[in-house]
Amino acid sequence: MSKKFISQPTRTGSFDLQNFLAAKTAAVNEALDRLLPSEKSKPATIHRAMRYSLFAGGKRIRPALCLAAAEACGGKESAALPLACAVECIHTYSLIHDDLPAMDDDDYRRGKLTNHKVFGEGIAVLAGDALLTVAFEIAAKCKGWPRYGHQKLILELASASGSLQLIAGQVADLEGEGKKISANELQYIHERKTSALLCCSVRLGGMSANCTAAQLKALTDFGYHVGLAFQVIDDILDVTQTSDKLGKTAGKDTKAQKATYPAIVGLEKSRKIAERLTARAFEALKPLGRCAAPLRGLAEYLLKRDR
Ligand code: GRG
Repeated sequence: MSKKFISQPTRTGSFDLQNFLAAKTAAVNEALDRLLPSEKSKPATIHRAMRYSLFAGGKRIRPALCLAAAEACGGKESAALPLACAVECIHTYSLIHDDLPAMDDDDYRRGKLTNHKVFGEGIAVLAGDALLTVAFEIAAKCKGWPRYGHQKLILELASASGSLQLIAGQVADLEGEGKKISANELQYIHERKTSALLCCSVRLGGMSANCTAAQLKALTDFGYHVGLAFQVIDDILDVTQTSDKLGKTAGKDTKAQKATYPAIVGLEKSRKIAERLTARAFEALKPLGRCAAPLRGLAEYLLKRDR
């Protein structure tokens, strides 16, 4: 994992987040490599394009949250890994499509040229489609648990990525460009565009540990608030960091006249909002006890991150 990932070691009690993230990123990369068709599989172009974006150096936050949630419920990493990979595939698809000229029209992502800049728009659309599809294939092939059979797992992925959540958020984002929108409408966008998939990641981690209904409720509450905090911080970073640091074009939100927390309430209040949301996420973890240390560490890191 790149040293850039965390500029300062984050510690929650005796928990070492830097080591946790390095280990989980390595496990996820190895599993993704195993679960996806090789670059040589015919047609090679599409598999090269899928792998190009998947292995471009993303922070692997969603898989890390999934694995940490499994640990919080006493589960095994090996059981949660396929679901962690499925979520990362959906996330990467959404970034490839988000960068297309018809959407945000971006040239850089994860510090590299965007998928369509390298492979052309047609292949980039298909690479996104194929990553979305393979996520469901991976979930369908995983083992399933007594409380959470395949139907529940697949429904979880479908509802988080469908037209009422991830895509709804993107539609509202597109339609809100250049318009004055309220803080409530902005929250609607953040809940769907960002929080839904982060929440799905932790819920799937819990499911892979065959968690109880009470544990799933705690994870859902945590994921919702961490997801909202994540997007507020993302908006703050867009105006405070350089493109080089972010690995994508900074200042895009302002340029596209997008509604963001910094634009609506200013930077200082936005930071306070992110802190308040993170505190709510910590609160949600109480019923999970000490095993939730990795989730706590991740929430703290997400609040303090600089990229
Ligand atoms: C269906 C045509 C079509 C498009 C779907 C749903 C969608 C497009 C786009 C939403 C993608 C988006 C930009 C969501 C916002 C969430 C966000 C801040 C993503 C960046 O996440 P990081 O920082 O990225 O975890 P890395 O690269 O580190 O994985």
